Formats: sequence, structure tokens, C-alpha cells
Amino acid sequence: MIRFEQTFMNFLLEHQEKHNRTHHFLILMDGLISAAKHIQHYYLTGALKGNLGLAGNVNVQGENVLRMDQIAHEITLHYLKVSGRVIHAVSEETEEIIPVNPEGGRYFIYFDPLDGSSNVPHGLPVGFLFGIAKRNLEGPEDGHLRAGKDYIAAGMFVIPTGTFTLGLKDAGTWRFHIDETMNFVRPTRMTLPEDKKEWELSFNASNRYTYSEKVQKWIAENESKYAFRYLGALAGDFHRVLANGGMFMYPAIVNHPNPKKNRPDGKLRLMYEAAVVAFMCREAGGDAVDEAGTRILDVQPKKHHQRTALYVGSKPLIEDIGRVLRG
Ligand code: FDP
Repeated sequence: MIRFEQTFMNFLLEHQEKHNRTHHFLILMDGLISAAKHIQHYYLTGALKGNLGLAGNVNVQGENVLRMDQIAHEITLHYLKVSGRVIHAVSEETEEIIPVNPEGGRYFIYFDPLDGSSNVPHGLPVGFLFGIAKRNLEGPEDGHLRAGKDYIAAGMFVIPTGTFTLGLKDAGTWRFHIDETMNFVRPTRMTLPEDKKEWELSFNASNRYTYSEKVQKWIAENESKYAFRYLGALAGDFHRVLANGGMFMYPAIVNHPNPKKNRPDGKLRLMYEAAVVAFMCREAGGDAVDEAGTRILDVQPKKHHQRTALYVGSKPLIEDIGRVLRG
């Protein structure tokens, strides 16, 4: 007997119809799925085709640009344009906001098409993360700088593992797997497990003595209770936390022996990294805070490439670290 699975598109169509929504979001999601599959193709063949190395230029942040960064960015923008549904895009790869279809578009999208650069030369998992907000259909245009709580959806592909996770506003976080026909199938609702047995902590352990004293103290008091896992790509690390429970954190760096290397504002990007995983986490019953213990989804971005510290995962752990951070 053949086992037939529900496809992502069928799932989303049902969802939109159930909530009396238009098909515009479906068309945008179709574009993102096509982009992810296209990027995955380049990534899988990257070592053989010489695409896993440096592009030879440096971005506005002074970081070396990878060939795959450029490929992933170009692919994503192509599909966003073709969808006709995007007003402006904010990409990790460009300093400026990209006008995609300012007149006819309906959504703002914030994305990082290839996150977790240290994994790229090895062909190991990376993330394609995105958050989506809707144009203000009534009243004056209110710009593209939206807090995570105002996103309508946020998701991530873990490339090249063939997994896709999508958080839908007030409708849960869902995981899909790619099948032999390259469709994402089998919607599985993600709920952070309450059972602490499987919980994991995930952070760059080599940074631990650069964190604030209170965060170091929290780690010392809690680390032995949980397993420790760190891949070095947010999407991959968060993928595990969402399934097993626990906490991923990238705290502010404030005690580096070389003060120039401190990152008091954190490392991760608010709009297309932290808010994206925070949104999925909230829809799965979890939460996320920044270094001040403020909920990530409540933080109003002042600029589109704003950085933040991030603590995301199971609610009891986020409440606990939140109290410490606010204290
Ligand atoms: P990367 O800089 O390697 O692209 O986006 C930032 C990010 O990756 C996250 O995906 C990841 O969780 C983190 O930074 C890894 O940083 P460290 O190398 O400092 O651990």
C-alpha cells in the first residue's frame, strides 16, 4: 500500500479557506518553497561545483561574503519578485531595503537566505529564515519596521536536511518533511515538551566566560541538569530545541578579554533571526527574551539590521532566565 501524505500547499489552502483568507499568502509561500528547494539544490552540489567557498568580497558588516550567500540571496529575490506579493524585502545580504513591488505588494518580508556561515565550507546544515508582516490595508502606510508580535508568519528551512517549519499567527507551529517528489508533506504540529528529560541547552560554550556574571552564574547552576548541543547554525539548533525542549541562547558578550570583541547588543539579527524563532516558539508554547529580559516579540526594531541577544525555548527556562536578566 502506498502511504499518501498531505502536502504543505494543501494544508495551507485548507488553513486559508477555514479562516476566510485570500490566496495571496499561499502564492508568497509557494515562492519561498521554490526558493528553498532551489537553494538546497545549489547547496547539495556545492562542494562539487565549487560553490561552498568565498565570493571574494566583503559585506557592509565587514564579513567575508560566501558564494552561497550570493546564490541564495539572488534565488530568493527572484521568487519574491515573481510572486508579485512583496512590497519590500529586508535581506541579511544587503544594507538597503529592497523595493520588490511597492505598489501592488501586500507583505513585508525579512529574511536571511543562508544563516550559519561556519557550516557552509563543510556542507553542513544552514538555515533559511524568514518573517512576514502584512501591509496596513486600511489607514496610512506604516512602514516596514515591525515587531515580531506583528508578524503573521515566520519560518525556517534547514538546508539541506529537507525540513521546513512554519509558525502561523494564532494557529500553531508546523513541521514538514520533503518527500521523493520534492514536496513538503506531513504537517506535524510542534509543541514544546513539558517533560524535562529531553531538554537541551544550546550556546557557544567557548563564549561562556564572556557573558555577564549573572548569565554565567545561571549557566553554572543549571547546565548539569540538561544535555548540551551546539551546531552553530541558529535554525538547526532551534530545530532541536523545538522538538526536545530546552533553551537556545546567544547572550550579549560583555566580558571579552579583548574589549573590542564585546557585543553588548548581542550578535543575532532581531528581524530575520531572533523574532523569527521567537514567533515559532511562541506558537509552540514557548517564549523568548533579550538581554534585558524583554520579550523578543515585543521589541520594536529601530533599524532593519538591528542586533539582539537571544534566549529562546521552553517557557519555564525563559521565565527563569528572564527573572535573572531583569534582576
Ligand atoms: P553565522 O554567524 O555563522 O552565520 O547568524 C548568526 C549565526 O551564524 C547563527 O546562525 C548561529 O547560531 C551563530 O551565529 C553562530 O555564532 P558563533 O559562531 O559565534 O557560535
